[in-house]
Amino acid sequence: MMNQAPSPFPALAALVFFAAACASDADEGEPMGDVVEESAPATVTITSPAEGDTVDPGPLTVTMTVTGVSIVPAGDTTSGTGHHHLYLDADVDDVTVPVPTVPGSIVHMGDASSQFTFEEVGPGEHRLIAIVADGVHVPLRPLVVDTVHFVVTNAVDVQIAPFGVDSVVR
Ligand SMILES: [Cu+2]
Repeated sequence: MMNQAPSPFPALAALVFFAAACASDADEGEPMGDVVEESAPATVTITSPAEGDTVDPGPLTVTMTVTGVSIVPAGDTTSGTGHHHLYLDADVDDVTVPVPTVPGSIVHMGDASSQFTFEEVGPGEHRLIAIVADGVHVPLRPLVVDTVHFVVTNAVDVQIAPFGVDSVVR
């Protein structure tokens, strides 16, 4: 297998190491009985578009589902909850800080919705990353993330004039 896909999380390896170090520090000062975290990791899945999909030009509606986490409006900092974020052709640079907002590229679904429509996605190959972040927009740990790749067809390709039409020029 070729390792051809660039990782959207260049700092993840270092981050995991850092988190592990922190966890061991925390364990020294806390009784084991106080741990109330769910054992099953939360997940998010981009259900549309699907991995490898080819879609027509125009608005693109993205839908997601989750397990192990409740989707609530932004601002709610209850443990085990969060809201959706989408990165369209953008890298997740730093998962230790709030998700930025970049219109048309990095969006927050702070209304607790599970779908979002990009008004215009141009022809070509695209990458979409979904990540669930907490009430103050910092990605949950462990990361709750999914990635799909899809292709938008070129509108010009499907508008080739039928034979003979080109000759009708005024
Ligand atoms: Cu957010």
